[in-house]
Amino acid sequence: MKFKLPEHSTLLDKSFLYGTATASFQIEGDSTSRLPCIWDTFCATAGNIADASNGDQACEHIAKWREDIDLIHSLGVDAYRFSISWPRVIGFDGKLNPQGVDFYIQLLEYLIELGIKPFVTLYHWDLPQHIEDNGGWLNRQTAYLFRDYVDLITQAFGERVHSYATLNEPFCSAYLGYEVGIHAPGLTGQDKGKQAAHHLLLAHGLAMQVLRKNSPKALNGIVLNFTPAYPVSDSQADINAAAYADDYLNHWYAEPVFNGCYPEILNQLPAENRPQIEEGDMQIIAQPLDYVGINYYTRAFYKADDNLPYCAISPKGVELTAMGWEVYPDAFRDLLIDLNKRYTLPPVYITENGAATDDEIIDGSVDDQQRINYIQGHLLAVHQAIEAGVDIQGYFVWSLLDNFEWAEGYVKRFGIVYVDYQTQQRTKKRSAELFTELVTTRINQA
Ligand code: IFM
Repeated sequence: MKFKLPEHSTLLDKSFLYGTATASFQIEGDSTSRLPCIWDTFCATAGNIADASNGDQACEHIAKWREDIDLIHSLGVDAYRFSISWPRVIGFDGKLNPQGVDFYIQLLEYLIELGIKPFVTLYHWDLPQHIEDNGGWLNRQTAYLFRDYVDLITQAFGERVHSYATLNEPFCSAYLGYEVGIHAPGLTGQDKGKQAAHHLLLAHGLAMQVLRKNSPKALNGIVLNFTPAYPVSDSQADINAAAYADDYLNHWYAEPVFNGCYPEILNQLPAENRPQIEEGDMQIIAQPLDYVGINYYTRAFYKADDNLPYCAISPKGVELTAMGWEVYPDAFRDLLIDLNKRYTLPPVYITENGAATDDEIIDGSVDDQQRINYIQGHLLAVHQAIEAGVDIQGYFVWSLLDNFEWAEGYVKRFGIVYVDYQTQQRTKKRSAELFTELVTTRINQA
C-alpha cells in the first residue's frame, strides 16, 4: 500500500510542505523545571482525566528531544510544528527564564541544522497557573501578558523560526476550558466561554502586531479548528440549528479574525452573556495574516431543540476512530472550499489532521491500517480542495508521537510513531513509513 494521489496533484510537488506536529504539555514532561500551568492543576483533580494521568513525564521529550528531532529527520518531512510552553520560558517576574529559552533555542538550531523548518505555536493551552489565579482568560490583562511574553520570546529566537502561530484552536481554550469545563481550567458558563474567547482573540491580534515587528520574515498567523456542522435532516428547523451551531462553535473564531466582527448570533445571546468588547478591539483582532492554519478531524450533526438553539446528535452506523469521531473526509474538502468562499483567506496550511486508532505493537511493528486509510482519504480531500481553487500550501499530520491526549490521558494514540510509556521507546508505525514514502518521492512539477 502507498498513499495514492492523482499524478498531477500539487501534493506530489516538492514545494508542497509536509510536516508532523506536537504540543509542549502533551510531550515534554519534566514539569518541575517549569512553572505550574492550568493543565497540571486540572489533572490533579480526580475525574478530570480518563486514566488519572498528568503531564509530569509524558513522552520525556525534554530529555529525549535530540532523538525526537532525529526521528523527524528520518521521516523526511520538511517541517516540524511544536509549541512553546509559556510557563517554561517566562518566570513569575514576567522575565525570560534562560534555562527554558535555551532549551528551545537548541531545539530550533538543531532543526535548522537538519534542514527542517520550525513552525512554532506560541500558545497551545498551557497557561501559567499564577495567571489563571488572577482570572486567566477571563481577565483582559492576560491578553497583554501574552503580548509581552510573545515580545520577549520572539526577540530571543531571532530569525530562527520559519513560521509562528499565535494560538492553537482558541475554540478549545475558550469553549472546552471556560464554557463546558471539560478542559483546563474546568470552568463553566456561556458568559465565561464568550469572554475568554474574546480575550484570546484580542491576545492573538496584539501578538500579531508584535510578530510583524519582531519577526517580519516569518510566516505569521493563527491556527483555527473546525468541526463542520451538519443538520440531521433536511427540515428547516434542523438546518437552522446546524447553522447556529456552525456560527457558535466554528465561525465565532474565524469571523473576527477575517472580518473583524462576531457572527450575528451574538445579538441573540442573553445580554449578560455577551463578551465585553472595548472600542478598537475588533480592529486589533482582524490583523492581516501571512497564513491561516486549519485543523480538521471530523464533522458533527445537530437537530433542533425546543429549549436550546441546537442539539448535538451522535452519528450511527458510520466509521468511527478510537475517539468516537466519524471518519468523513468529504466534509474536510467542503469545509476548505466553503471557507475560501466565505472569507478572503490568506494561504492555508493544514496544521493538524490525523486519527487516534487502537494501535498495538505486534512482533515489533504497528500496522495502523485505519490511520493509513484516514490519512489517505484526507490527503485526497486536500487535493480536491486545491483543484477547486483553495490555496493550500502544506499538510501536518497530528501527531508525531503518541502523547497526552488531554482529558483522554494516554489511552488515545494519535501518533504516527508509537510510544511505549514504560520504556519511552519510540517505534514508527506503518503510517509513518508510508508518510516517508510519500514525502520522499515528490518531484518538482512544472
Ligand atoms: O491532541 C489534540 C491537539 O492538542 C489539538 N488538536 C486536536 C488534537 C486531537 O484531539
